[in-house]
Amino acid sequence: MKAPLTLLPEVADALAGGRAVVALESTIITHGMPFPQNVETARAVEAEIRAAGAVPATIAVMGGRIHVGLTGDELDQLGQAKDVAKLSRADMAACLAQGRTGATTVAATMIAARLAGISVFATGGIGGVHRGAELSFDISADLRELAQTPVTVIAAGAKAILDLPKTLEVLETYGVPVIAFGQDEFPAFWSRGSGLPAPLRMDSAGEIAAAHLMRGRLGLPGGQLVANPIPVEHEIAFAEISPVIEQALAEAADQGIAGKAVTPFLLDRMFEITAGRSLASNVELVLNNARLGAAVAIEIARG
Ligand code: PSU
Ligand code: MN
Repeated sequence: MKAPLTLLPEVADALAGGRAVVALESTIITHGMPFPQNVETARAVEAEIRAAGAVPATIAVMGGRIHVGLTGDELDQLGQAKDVAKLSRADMAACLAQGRTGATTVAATMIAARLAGISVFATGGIGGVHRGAELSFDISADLRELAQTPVTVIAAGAKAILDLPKTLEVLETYGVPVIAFGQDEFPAFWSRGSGLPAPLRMDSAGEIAAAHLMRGRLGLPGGQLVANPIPVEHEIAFAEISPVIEQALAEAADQGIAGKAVTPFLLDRMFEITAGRSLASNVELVLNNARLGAAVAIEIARG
């Protein structure tokens, strides 16, 4: 039996015609941003991809099926739903089998994109190695997914709520190409710089597409991580965001937050502490990633 995929007609047509499609995750909607900004952002990101000449496909699990492309109503429902599961590789099949609703993380969105035949996925930030992982062993399943599923993921780097040097080390161990776009430094989500050199640098969508296609020709499993710096006018300086990160981390430790709850807890606290400033930047960097994702998908479709 085949995977339970429901493609939006617009997405199915584009894929059948070999046209550019960009996958989008849904955990950023349910666990990454508050309502109503989450739904507004999801719509704006889809519009940005269309304006750039590609077709958006927001992915979520509903009613026992993986939906690839959501209708306006589905997006609204998901954005306001309570108790939506946060799905990664470990629990996507169980959620589907039980007919429950689930939002896909980077890892689960990559799995769904591959099943649908989509090569490019744009998001905000990926999960990574958490600070203190040498004791907690908290390393996001996103990293192993990047190692095994052939999708190019466009993100704004990773948040400094994570241990960025360890995250880069694990990605190297797993054989994941980490490509900074247009600069030498690995970007840190709200900040263009992290102080860490990126392993690879590319300056055009065409180069990223060519590298993606070359991995396919070599038969290498796994995807690419493209780290696209936030536009300078929307950046929050590292020195400014650092104390906010430290505060959120300290609260998480005090409250004994663990497992899947860690990332959503930290994101939520940071939005609250910065009174929306972090959210405004977050929206802009996702839009920026959507634009680059569309450009890369168009280049890959050209072959
Ligand atoms: N980082 C962000 N924003 C997010 C996430 C991570 O800056 O919304 C979400 C993504 O869906 C990512 C997931 O795949 O959190 C990682 O969760 P965990 O750390 O539990 O693996
Ligand atoms: Mn984790």
